[in-house]
Amino acid sequence: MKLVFAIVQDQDAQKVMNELSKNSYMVTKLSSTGGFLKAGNTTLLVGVPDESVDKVLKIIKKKSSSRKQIIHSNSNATESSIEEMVTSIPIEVNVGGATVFVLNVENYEKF
Ligand code: 2BA
Repeated sequence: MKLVFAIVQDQDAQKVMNELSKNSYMVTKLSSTGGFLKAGNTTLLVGVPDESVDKVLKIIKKKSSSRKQIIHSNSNATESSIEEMVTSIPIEVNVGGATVFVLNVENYEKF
């Protein structure tokens, strides 16, 4: 058995979950935050038999989009440094589609 951890953008989460459920995969949604952008994203947990991993990855890939996001080079600037904020350099970052980790599951129980 495998546990698929998929980090997707909030805008895609519902589409991915709907498609997984439609295909009879159980999924748990966690609200998460990216360390770089400090913006909300969604982490989905899907526990599946080994032979289902490819199908699950295909669904996640199909339903997740890549988007460009603009951040400012010193977006952590405080209110006291307005000048810094005005002069900050906008940087374009490509976010997503999905970042996926597939882990081996040692044991799986339901009580
Ligand atoms: P964030 O950490 O907020 O990263 C958002 C996007 O910013 C990333 O998109 C990437 O394009 C860029 N980025 C991240 N760290 C960077 C850095 N140190 N320098 C330059 N650019 C950087 P994605 O790669 O699509 O990642 C989307 C989200 O997936 C991430 O949000 C994070 O929450 C998660 N993630 C990605 N790779 C991960 C990993 N190896 N381990 C844990 N979480 C990961």
